[in-house]
Amino acid sequence: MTANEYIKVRFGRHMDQCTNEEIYIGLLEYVKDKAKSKEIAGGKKKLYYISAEFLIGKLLSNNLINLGIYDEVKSELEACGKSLAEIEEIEVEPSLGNGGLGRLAACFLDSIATLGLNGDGVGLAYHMGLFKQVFRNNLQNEEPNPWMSEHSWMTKTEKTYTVDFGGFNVTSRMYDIDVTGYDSVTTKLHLFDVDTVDESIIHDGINFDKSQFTKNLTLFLYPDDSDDNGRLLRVYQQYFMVSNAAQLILDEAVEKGSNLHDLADYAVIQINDTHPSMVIPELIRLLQIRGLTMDEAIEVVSKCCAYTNHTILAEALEKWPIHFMMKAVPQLMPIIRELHNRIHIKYNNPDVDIIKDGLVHMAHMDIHYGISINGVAALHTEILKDTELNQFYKLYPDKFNNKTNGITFRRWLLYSNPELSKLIEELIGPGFKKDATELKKLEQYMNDDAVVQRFLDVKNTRKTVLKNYLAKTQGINIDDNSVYDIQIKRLHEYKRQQMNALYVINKYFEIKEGKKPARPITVIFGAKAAPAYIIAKDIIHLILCLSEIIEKDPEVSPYLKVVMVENYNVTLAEKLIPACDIHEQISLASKEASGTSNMKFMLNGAVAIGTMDGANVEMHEFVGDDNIFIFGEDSDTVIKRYADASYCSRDYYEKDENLKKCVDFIVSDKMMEVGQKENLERLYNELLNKDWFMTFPDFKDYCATKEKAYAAFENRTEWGRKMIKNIANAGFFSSDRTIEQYNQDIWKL
Ligand code: 26V
Repeated sequence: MTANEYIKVRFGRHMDQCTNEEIYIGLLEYVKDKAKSKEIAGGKKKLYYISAEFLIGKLLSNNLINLGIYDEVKSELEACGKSLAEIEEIEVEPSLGNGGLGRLAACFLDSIATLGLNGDGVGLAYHMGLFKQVFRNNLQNEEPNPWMSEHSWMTKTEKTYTVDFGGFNVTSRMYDIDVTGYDSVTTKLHLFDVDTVDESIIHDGINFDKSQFTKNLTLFLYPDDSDDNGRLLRVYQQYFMVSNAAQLILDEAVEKGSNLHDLADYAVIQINDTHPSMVIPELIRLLQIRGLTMDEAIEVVSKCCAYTNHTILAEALEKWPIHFMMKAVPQLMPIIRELHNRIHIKYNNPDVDIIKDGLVHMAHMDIHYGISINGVAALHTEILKDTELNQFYKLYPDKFNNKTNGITFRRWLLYSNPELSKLIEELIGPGFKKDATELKKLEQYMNDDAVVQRFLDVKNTRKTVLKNYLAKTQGINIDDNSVYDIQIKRLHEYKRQQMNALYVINKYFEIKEGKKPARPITVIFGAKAAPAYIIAKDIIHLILCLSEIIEKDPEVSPYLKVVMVENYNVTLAEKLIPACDIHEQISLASKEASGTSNMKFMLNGAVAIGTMDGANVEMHEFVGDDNIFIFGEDSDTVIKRYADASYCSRDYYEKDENLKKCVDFIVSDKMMEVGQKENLERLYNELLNKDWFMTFPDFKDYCATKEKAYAAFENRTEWGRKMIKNIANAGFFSSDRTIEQYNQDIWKL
């Protein structure tokens, strides 16, 4: 049945007689039906990828592509005078993630299904997902971001479980989303929810009563954890997630014939960051209930679990107070104590203890009682081994391994940049769609100027698409003849959006002084700040104020424009990335575990300005000095500087007149005219007195490197060669490669 016929049956009318909403609903159901008829991945052993976040993005086009019916449906729509793009606008993006970690989980699911592996995702069906970002008076405001509706990709299942908390219990329900592999089998994303969640307790933006657990359990993704109630709710959420996962895992294993002693033959669990770590004691608890001794249960579980670390930032490594655990999940504490005691006796080394100073160190539990611990880029894994987790590395050198992150090329090339896909296919055939390393063949065209020009033409097309999209959706007008310089990622000081903002100030002064750039520059930011992260919100304020000042200044605005897109999300990323000329990967070396937008940009022929951090290091290895703009201090230097506590930002400020001028501008009269004194002064003082992520030492090199990049951009043909070099070498960063490695080294499905 074609989509048109399906819709005719569903609505009793031909597609061209239906509203866009009806067509969307019709296509959604059509695709869900198609997915159901696909083969479901099978096998004795199954992977459970447990994650607090799955930032899946819109699914309609993605599923059409993966099911091989994209072109067909697109033409059917066009025959009725409709475009797929306008139908897609009806779909609401589920924002079930903060950033890279959640998007990675979504890319991994796509690759697991595409490779035909028997693996499902397990997570939570947050009603609101991450907040919706709204700018008012140059400040970020947060609003609820509902996405669930009657017609959704989620299918209600009959599976329900009881989850016990201290003093009460809840009944969960499992909802499933089909994960359609590209020209392959389907797998599932299982999202758990409770029927008692009450959206009416939300008031004044995204505030709600954090103590009513039955009403708020799955209401929001990561509620504000600046206070104890918020943090406690996180423990409730995490336990709810893993107790459901553990019950599902045991049920499915038993169904397939496991006697539970052999659970490791039936299940392998990937713990995505420490959010699902309680699955270890929970499985041990449930196995004991089902008749295993404590010794047996520990042995069994220790063969099933693997942990991925996604950050070296100490403040992001979860440690839960014992009194939280006693309140929320008292049944787990005796088990965690037992796990701790065994380690304490065995190693007699407080550095590797699980319980310390009244806190449960989740990562420590994962490492002792798991089969594997991996970092997400080569440098990151080395830092874990050498410094952050060195004590553990000494105990278990064989457990440590690297799995450099990857991205799904289906979404980030085939779907988001059809013009580029088409050009690539014309040049090297369709093989790259299944085997990303085939992109390497593009290198043969680097010296063919006519082909180089075609890559430049595709980029220009995408720049115009973005220009039109921003004009239509955000009322922002940009010049598509300008160079697009883009930084999109969560707002965090270590990612150093503030350094990019200081560069903008520097450029503003240069233009004022008559030094005009060769071509207008459009600096685009997209970032949400955690609602309780004050300085991050101040940085957004700074960027929005700069944008206003520059816009209103006729001397500067023809040459420089600063854009902060509102409510940055996957949908926007899909428009921004194909259009980008230069992407900013400027984290303080050693702090960005991997980064994944860097890979998406590279694949779309943008050139990076970056530090030797995360996966940038590997990108640099692939493309060489001429095709990426590397600057700044390296991770060894930075790590040493932290170790000897020698950094004093004020020293740099006093010694570098240009830096001083840029920093001082933050609290200038001009800024005060459009901004808030309190926010701007706080940010200024933070930079002068702390600058914990060391923007000042890298500032000079950063400015010089940006000038180099902008100058290089003017040699259009040479720039086109850089683009091709980047695209041709992006194959390694396919999540298909990453998942193959996980499977080979850890999951062994
Ligand atoms: C979380 C928090 C929360 C508390 C305040 C400070 C802070 C800083 C960082 C984080 C990040 C937590 C884990 C995470 O999202 N890591 C990201 O994972 C991506 C996928 O592996 C990776 O590409 C990013 O580099 C890494 O930051």
